[in-house]
Amino acid sequence: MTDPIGEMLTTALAAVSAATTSAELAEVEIQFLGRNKGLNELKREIAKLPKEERPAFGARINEAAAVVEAEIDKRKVSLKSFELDERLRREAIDVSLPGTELPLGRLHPLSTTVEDIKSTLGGMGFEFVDGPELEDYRYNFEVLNYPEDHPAMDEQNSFFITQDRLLRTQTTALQGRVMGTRRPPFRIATVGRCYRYEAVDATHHHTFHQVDVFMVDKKISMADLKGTLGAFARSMFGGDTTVRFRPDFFPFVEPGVDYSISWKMGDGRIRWLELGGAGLIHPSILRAHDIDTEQYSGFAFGLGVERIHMLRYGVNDLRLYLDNDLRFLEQF
Ligand code: FA5
Repeated sequence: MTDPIGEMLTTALAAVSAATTSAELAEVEIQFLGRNKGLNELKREIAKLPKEERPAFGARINEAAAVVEAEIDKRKVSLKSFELDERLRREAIDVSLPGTELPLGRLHPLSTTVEDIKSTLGGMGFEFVDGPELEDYRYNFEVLNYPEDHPAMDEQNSFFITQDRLLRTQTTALQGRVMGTRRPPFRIATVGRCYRYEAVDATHHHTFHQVDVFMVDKKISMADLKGTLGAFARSMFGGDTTVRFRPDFFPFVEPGVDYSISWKMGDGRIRWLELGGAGLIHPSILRAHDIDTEQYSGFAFGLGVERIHMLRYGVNDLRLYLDNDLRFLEQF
């Protein structure tokens, strides 16, 4: 005689222990204990049985269902804890593995050069003042003694924004701003971007940086200029650097010079490398700012920041500073 309840119980218990995930177990539960499914489906057979056998048959189905349910509950607990273990294992962090290295930025070579310039000149008592990059024609040229249409202005072809505003061509433009608001004595330095409408090559760019230094006090002479420039050059380029002056013209200085520093070559010979312009501030500029030239005089010098870095590190192309090529930048 067949025993459908016993058979189904055996199949159900085998399916419960064969389920390896909670999802599989949930399916087994539906298959054997669901409405009109499995053991419940067997209940339909009751009606076909002789009356006296019906209660016992029904009771056995209920017992079998209780056994299956109890097994499912047990299996649920063990699968849950197994799955949790699995998940913890999968998601565990191995702290002994080397970490992922984050790329670390660094200061641009021009920024480190500017820092050196600031600490050197700051240490010599110069106060740093910022001027605007978008400058008035007045401060960039007029106040600095450039007569209108003066040929000297051709050397500094400019990016004009309006008739009387331009991207500054030289940080010297700060002089008029300072002299318009301060009384001597003062020692001022400024550093920043300058722009010239210029054909770009290895030594010229349309965008570059300058540092300008000027002081006004009693009895300032070319000797003060040379002493200050020498100290600055020795700090930036090494202790045995000397400075050489040669006459040059800038409308805002009298006398005006260009200056070079001594540079020892690999074979021991000395070369002179040109750095920038300098001179004593033109008395007419001081007078224009109501500074008494019987009492006061001043010096000024300016130079390119790129030029300083190029000399110190033997860089032969100024365009590299604006290219943002890491192969270049990572060398410093
Ligand atoms: C001037 O700009 C004067 N203002 C310097 C000065 C200041 C003279 C105070 C007297 C008193 P110059 O045009 O020579 O001078 O420029 C000075 C330096 O700026 C140059 O030696 C160079 O290092 C840098 N420079 C000028 N033009 C460019 C450019 N197009 N690209 C890169 N660097 C430049």
